[in-house]
Amino acid sequence: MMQEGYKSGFFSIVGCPNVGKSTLINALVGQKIAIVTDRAQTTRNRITGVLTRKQYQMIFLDTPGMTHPRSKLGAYMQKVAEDSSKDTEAILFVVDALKGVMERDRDVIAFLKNARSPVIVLINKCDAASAEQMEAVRSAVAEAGFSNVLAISAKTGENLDQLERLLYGYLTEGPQYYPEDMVTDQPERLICAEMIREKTLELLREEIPHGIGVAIDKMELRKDGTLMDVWATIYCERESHKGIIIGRGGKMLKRIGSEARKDIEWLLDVQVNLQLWIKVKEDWRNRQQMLNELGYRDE
Ligand SMILES: Nc1nc2c(ncn2[C@@H]2O[C@H](COP(=O)(O)OP(=O)(O)OP(=O)(O)O)[C@@H](O)[C@H]2O)c(=O)[nH]1
Ligand SMILES: [Mg+2]
Repeated sequence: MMQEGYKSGFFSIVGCPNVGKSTLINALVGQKIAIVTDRAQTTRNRITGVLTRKQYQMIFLDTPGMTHPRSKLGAYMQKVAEDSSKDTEAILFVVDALKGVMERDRDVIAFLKNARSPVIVLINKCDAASAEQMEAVRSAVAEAGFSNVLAISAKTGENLDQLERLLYGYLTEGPQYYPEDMVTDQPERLICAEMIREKTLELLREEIPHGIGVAIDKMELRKDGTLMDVWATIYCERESHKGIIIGRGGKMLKRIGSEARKDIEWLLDVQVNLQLWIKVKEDWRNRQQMLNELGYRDE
């Protein structure tokens, strides 16, 4: 839809793992479209978030945290982050105020130096940082050569209105790309799978490493429209992990299922009957076919 004087534009959100990129995209669009955990490398795919106002539309691309890839999945994640930063109005580079500019940020900074879009540095988690920490991160950011800097809290919303005003300056006359009631282009299936992955990561914390993937095998609304059946499989890498995910007497799996079900019901606005299976697929993170099946596809 083209409308006289309407403005729009794309912004990618990049940075190291765990700095709060997904929390930020959720806050900007006002809904939970990306899963958030306190573990590094939670996001695996590009996630689009749409903020629509009467006179403009901003489209945000959440990306996986940038690190040194150690598997095919890791390499895929790195590529997603880099590709998402092409041809955007500006790149939002998120740094963690509590951790400061870290050694691992150096690679991201090197990447940004070669990017064509302007970079805005967002110092996140300012709600939890001390004055000294803020001071330290500010001078490190300046030292790295960035001058366009804003301190925010994705969690409390501090300075997000200011961020929106700042970003407005980067928009150009253009179409409203997405309908006004659309906050993401993520298919429901994928969001459901992500909700299950989030609960598994959350509830199992240290017990299992990152090697889980979730696939939705089938989603079906019953004829009378009152109940949605969802069949999903959690893939893990070891027999021992399978045992942990199931838990004593099936308790853990039950908990994962009931917490994920609540989120999915809220998302789909219908009652859900969730059936979870677990399968062991050794080294799935290095198998291309498996990655494709789980939605990690090269476009
Ligand atoms: N105190 C505070 N915590 C935050 C803020 N933003 C995010 N967090 C927390 O930081 C952790 C990581 O947040 P995510 O949004 O998952 O981080 P991410 O950058 O998307 O991480 P990856 O997807 O792994 O790259 C979570 O525990 C969040 O609750 C903030 O503004 N303040
Ligand atoms: Mg994330």
